[in-house]
Amino acid sequence: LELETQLRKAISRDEFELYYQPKLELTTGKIVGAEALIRWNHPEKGLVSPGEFISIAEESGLIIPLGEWVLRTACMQLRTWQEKGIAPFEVSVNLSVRQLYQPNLVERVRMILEETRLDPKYLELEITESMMADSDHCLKVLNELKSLGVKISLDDFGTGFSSLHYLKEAPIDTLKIDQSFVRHCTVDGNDATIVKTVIAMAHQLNLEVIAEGVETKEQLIFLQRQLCNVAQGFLFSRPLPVKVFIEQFDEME
Ligand code: G
Ligand code: G
Ligand code: MN
Ligand code: NA
Repeated sequence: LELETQLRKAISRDEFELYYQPKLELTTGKIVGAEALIRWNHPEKGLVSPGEFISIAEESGLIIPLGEWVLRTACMQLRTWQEKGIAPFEVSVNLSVRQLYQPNLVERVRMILEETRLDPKYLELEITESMMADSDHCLKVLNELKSLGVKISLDDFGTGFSSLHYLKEAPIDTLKIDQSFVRHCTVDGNDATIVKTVIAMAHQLNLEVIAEGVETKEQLIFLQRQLCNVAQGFLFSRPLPVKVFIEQFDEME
């Protein structure tokens, strides 16, 4: 069966699952957020990573219902955690460029927040630089999303082709330094300079900075010295299924 057909069926059969990866504040070690990352429990192939199906979902337009499922599921999950009295933290959801062109995206996000009764300040939408290529349209949508009260973060920072101009114009709260820069920041002078400079720039612009892909203690120490705010990566935890995430919550905090 063609992957697109399989994806279509998977949506109706509810074969998707969200994994959550914690984000830790570097001064306190506390969990301040979790990134929701989609997985497909394929009946034959087992767990399929988004790298294998997101682009097909985008091309076929299936990313619209799938993206809505992700948003609703993440908001519902966070509400459940909040109701259980688990310390409040943010949940972040990755948006595809296609979703910014969905005519009713802002309305759908507003409705999902209303349905799930989630305070919008706990929802963060992760967008990538390349999404701002058509600046006028994207800026308008981002401003409308922002006015709902949600946070916007710029994912994979440094790998896209957009200009620093958008950092000035777009309603961005957080910069996520791409893991490709973090990976060698303790062994490669250029990467070290890039990471330091991005952190300093973000702070000057009053943005919060998250380092992605933190895998070693040395990287963590480097980032702490640079006053990076938040970090995410295998050093702390891989993305985890809900049940495991909650089980590990106490020890991670
Ligand atoms: O979780 P993993 O590292 O396998 O994710 C691979 C890629 O898929 C990452 O770029 C991530 O941003 C993207 N991705 C994961 N979940 C979602 C999702 O729910 N929506 C979109 N649009 N992309 C996602
Ligand atoms: O594009 P985006 O930044 O959303 O991608 C997030 C992806 O990065 C997820 O698929 C997640 O599995 C992966 N990831 C998260 N932490 C680490 C890490 O420490 N090392 C590596 N190699 N990948 C990571
Ligand atoms: Mn992301
Ligand atoms: Na990224």
